[in-house]
Amino acid sequence: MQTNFENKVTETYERAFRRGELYFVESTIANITENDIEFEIRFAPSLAKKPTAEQTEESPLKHKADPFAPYNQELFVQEFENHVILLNKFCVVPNHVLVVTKEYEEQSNLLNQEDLATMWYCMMQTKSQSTIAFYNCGSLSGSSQPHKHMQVIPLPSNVRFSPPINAIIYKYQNKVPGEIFNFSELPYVHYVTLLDPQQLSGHHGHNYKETVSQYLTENYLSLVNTMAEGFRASSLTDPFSYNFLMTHTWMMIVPRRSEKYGQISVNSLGFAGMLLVKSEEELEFVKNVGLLRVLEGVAVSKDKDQLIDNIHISV
Ligand code: B4P
Repeated sequence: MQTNFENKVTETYERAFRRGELYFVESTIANITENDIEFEIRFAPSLAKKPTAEQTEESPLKHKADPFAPYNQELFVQEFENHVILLNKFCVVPNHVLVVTKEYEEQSNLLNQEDLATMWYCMMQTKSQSTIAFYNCGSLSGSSQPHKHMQVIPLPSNVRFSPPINAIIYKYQNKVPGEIFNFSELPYVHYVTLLDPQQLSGHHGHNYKETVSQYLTENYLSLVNTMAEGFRASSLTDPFSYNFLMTHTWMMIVPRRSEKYGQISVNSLGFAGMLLVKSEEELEFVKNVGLLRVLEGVAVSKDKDQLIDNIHISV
């Protein structure tokens, strides 16, 4: 049975779609296996025609309009404390929501406790499907809008869906929640931590929201701090660009060195194992070059000597 939140998301989605205020972008899926991990490549050719932030009707020249302030009322789902929850106007997967700060904040800011609380709220209130939440932080992270926004996307159940993390995490079940580690199967620098189900269970009475959001924030900040300590100041731009991903059971952070590899722009979902391509050429490029090579190309290779000596990366 759907929650009130899910009903609201679905109703808003259907109405906005009918009225032409929201675009569902058709896509097909190709699977590709590398290092025994099955990845999903989404091929969405019509997205290539989507206007960029610089070319919207309201703002044909260089001055960027902020699509989240004011936001389109047709895409509004609900308020949650310091945020508004909106539907993504250009969705590849239906019911993809954005968590947007009410007051303007930069997309390069750290997530705070309220941000994580609202992301978690959206995930917890989506009971009929699994979800993944993410934050494209900074100018090289694949984000296109500078107004702080997090995203929560349902994972489709009608396709054989196997993001690499879910496919390999069972090998790491002996890790203690809170411990920071990385997957030897992936060639780029990343930091992962398992979440403690006890801390996230509803056994904290009326303080549940506060306790859980504090717990999420501690884990997020420890990933960020470990990442920051892991690099010489000169090796990445300051402020850092990175992708942050969160499911019900783990969190991951991936520092970024560039937005694109060739023509392929990668956002957080690329690191969940869901890479988006917008043309046949891009699809062929990824198949020829290798998907892990594309991800490594926009992240930081474990092979590069950009890591300070005392950080142990098991490759
Ligand atoms: P950003 O953080 O700035 O960037 P993004 O998710 O990479 O989206 P981008 O806009 O660059 O989209 P792309 O063509 O690569 O997020 C901005 C968000 O605001 C986006 O979700 C955007 O669609 C949305 N938005 C823009 N104008 C809006 C408005 N007026 N009102 C409400 N929302 C607005 O990719 C298109 C979409 O596909 C993105 O949502 C992306 O997250 C998603 N996607 C990427 N890979 C995918 C995959 N493998 N499977 C399913 N979906 C995928």
